Amino acid sequence: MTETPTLFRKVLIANRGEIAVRIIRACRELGLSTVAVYSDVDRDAMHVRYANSAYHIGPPAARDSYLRIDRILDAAKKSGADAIHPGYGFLAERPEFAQACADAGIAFIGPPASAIGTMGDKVVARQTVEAAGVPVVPGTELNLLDDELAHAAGFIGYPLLIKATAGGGGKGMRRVENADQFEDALHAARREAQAAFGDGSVYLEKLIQGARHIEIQILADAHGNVIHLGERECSIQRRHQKLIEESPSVVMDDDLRARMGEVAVAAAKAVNYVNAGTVEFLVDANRNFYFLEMNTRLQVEHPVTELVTGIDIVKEQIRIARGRRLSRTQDEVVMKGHAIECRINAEDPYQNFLPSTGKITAMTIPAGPGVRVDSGVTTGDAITPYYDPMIAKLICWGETRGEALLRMRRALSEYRIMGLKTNIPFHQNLLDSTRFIAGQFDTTFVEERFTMGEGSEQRPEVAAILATLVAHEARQKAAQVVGRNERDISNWKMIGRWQRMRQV
Ligand code: MV4
Repeated sequence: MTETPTLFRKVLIANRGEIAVRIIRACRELGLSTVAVYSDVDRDAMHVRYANSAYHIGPPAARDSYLRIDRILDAAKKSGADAIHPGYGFLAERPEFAQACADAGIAFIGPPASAIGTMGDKVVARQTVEAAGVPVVPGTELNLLDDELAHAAGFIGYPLLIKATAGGGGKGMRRVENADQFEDALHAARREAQAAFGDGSVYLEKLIQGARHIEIQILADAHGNVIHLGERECSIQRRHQKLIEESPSVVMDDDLRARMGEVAVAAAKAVNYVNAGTVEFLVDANRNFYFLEMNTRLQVEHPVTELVTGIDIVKEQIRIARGRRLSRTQDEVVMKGHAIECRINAEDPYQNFLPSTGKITAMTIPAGPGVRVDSGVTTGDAITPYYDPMIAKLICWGETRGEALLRMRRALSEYRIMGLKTNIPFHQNLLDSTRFIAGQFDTTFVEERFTMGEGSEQRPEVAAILATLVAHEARQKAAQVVGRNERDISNWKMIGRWQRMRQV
């Protein structure tokens, strides 16, 4: 890559919904013209209206529109776009798309095809990062035959996981409790992997139990500079769909962040990574951490990192794709405060998260201090079964976790979405759960320990505990001894309860 930056004038966004809108916003701030693409059902969608121009690419089914490399490149050529941003999902992690853009002389605002390919094969990814000193879960390295895998299983020990080499994000994973189950599980896993990915290759890993899912955001420029932007805690998920993300994680301290950050940077360097990426880790109860996989794309939850670092990740991606250097060194990345994101989905949490489709007939969107809403729909728009059910991302920032949580409760109570069922009541319940407030959760929390309770707005004691926490954190910061009055004493009692609770 030359030192002279490429000039972009026009960017095509090969995506839809909130992320297309998010990317168009960054382009607008940079003075770049934008091109949207749309399927039949998205003709009037917000991303189409918000872009400077738009091209129709086919019928509603993604495989006939948003997944059609030929039609998207056609639109790019017709529109005269200099660059394509893939967003997340759809074509974002398809090396052949990144390559096709490069071959057409259009800049791909994402990593090189080679890095996507290496990280897409989970066994190759494991081997590559392990060679660079990244800790991985004990497991198998090569594509082994059935009897070799059975032999390896004995060494790894039980319980273990069979994972699909072509998988990722939890797809094609199978837990095995003991040697008796191994053979059947292996055959089933291979069949599933073959059906899902057209590749029946699998590998084994020891099962890490009770771990948290923590990921590190990295940025890499084309000149070999790689930095990390700290972590996101993503353990609040259900069936591998994240529901809440936050930064920083309550289990993180400066030392662990520095060590995990360094390892994430090493993982990126091992594949000559360029652009924004995320390295996923499992962190166990003893704060041992293990590489899981690397996501070679902009992620849904990137805003929590933006709010705590003040770095606009999408603008940084565009800058990197132009061949410019990172705008900051590692020392210039400073995390401030706390951010939480709730994914607002068209799903009924009282009906086992049953998808809810239909038209948004009326809507009030929260706003005010510390509140950001990233959405790709407005009143009158429909949530269809064709694409993912996310209506919006509600992201709140506070000086402390307590303040961020209080703002999130306030913002959720302002949110009104009519015409559809949403998971807002789930978020309200979760934000009132003592374990969530105390930060005592792992990736099994929602599925195994959480149940929907009563409506949350009638629970003033939760707000009181949070308010006390905020006051307590502020007091610690001030490092001052203040005289205790009546009210403070009751607050201190609350903190005592809180601190005992944290030790559970
Ligand atoms: C694991 C694991 C425990 N032990 N690997 C699921 C998504 C994919 N990225 C890897 N996943 C897991 N791999 C070992 N060796 C537990 C999970 C896991 C998980 C990871 C992250 C977020 C949510 C999860 C939910 C269930 C299982």
